[in-house]
Amino acid sequence: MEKYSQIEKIKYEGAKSKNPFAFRFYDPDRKIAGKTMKQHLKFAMSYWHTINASGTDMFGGNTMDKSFGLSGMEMYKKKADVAFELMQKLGIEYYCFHDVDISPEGETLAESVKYLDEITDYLLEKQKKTGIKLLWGTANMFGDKKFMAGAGTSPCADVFAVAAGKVKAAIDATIKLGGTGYVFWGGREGYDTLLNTDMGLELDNLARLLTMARDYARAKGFKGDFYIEPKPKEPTKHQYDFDVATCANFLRKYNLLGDFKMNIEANHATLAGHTFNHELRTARVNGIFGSIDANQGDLLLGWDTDQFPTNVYDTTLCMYEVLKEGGFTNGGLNFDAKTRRQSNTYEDILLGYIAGMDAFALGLIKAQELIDDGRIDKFVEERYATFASGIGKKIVSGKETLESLSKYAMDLKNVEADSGRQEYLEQILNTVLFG
Ligand code: XUL
Ligand code: CO
Repeated sequence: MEKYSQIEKIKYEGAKSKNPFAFRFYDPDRKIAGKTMKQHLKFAMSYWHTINASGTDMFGGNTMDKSFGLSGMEMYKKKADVAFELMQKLGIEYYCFHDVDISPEGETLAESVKYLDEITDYLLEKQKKTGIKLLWGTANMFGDKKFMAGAGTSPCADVFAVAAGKVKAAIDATIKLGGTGYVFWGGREGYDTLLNTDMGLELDNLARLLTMARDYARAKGFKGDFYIEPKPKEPTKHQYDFDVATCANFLRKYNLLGDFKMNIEANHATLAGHTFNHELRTARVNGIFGSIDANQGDLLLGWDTDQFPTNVYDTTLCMYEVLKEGGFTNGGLNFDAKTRRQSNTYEDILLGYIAGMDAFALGLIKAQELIDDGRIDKFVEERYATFASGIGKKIVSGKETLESLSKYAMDLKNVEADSGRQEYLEQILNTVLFG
């Protein structure tokens, strides 16, 4: 297999290609339903996994050294060079980061802000040279010891204040780099036992932090979206942003709808006991679909494995939701994914991205085929046809009452819904995928 340094830009070679460093399905300029694949998919690189994660697990240390023998700002600049080189090799046009992924964490907030200012100058130059853009930024408010009991939900007001300062700095960095999104993943915003937790105050405080962030960023002219990234557990036993429905309720209660949408991660969906497409659909029907953290978990493991997505059923059903939504606006597909501990070379990172990008490209192609095939959409339309005329239409238009419906239903006989035909529909899906 070729070595990383010998590999130039990854090209599309078609499904028959045996070249490991080529795309089989991702053909960036191919048009699907009027837009190029590149425009549909808006792939992004996750800085934390790609540039920093080093293969450690609970039982062992690094299997991959990503320090380049350097330290401090010098190392972070080298990391930025590698990040942009990787994105260029892959033809990825966006990236996402946490503050501490791109520059060192200082002993004080002031020191961290200074580093962040310096590295964002450097990144901005690179963006200008390459045309690569920032999809979203965020602040890491879960790694440092001070955040052990949460950031916005910490029982300590000084921790809350430092968190607010970090959010301000990360928003400044996001705006400076032209990012179109700002993410809040709950981190340690949750609890392990109610015996030590004031849940009401913690939720109110979390909403206070999000509201301050919204107000600050809007005052600075930020036009992008804020996202909450739902996750049910890990690191805390019970995360406050459990799933999309929980987050929708939170946003509604605290008047944050409109500014905040969802960044939906596949592996978080399955941890919550949902399918990926359930979470996407729930966001859509609540008008809060925003962006996607593309990855997959392992059904036999109960934690967030953050694997590169290769399951084409999932990518197809995901892209079906994205197409039905009319595509991304400020969001995109961020590969919140890392290679396995044993896949510990830069070639593996390229192979991981190629596999993920191809799986989503194929998902996009198949999702459009599913829509063009039309049988599933038609089936769903017909299944609810009784609400398009007669009494159903009157129910939908709000003209009926309990009394009027009681009168209508009084003498009805043999009332039943038609078959749901699940097996028939699953067979259609298989035919579109493999036929
Ligand atoms: C954690 C996770 C994060 C967020 C950003 O499970 O997904 O990487 O995407 O903080
Ligand atoms: Co994520």
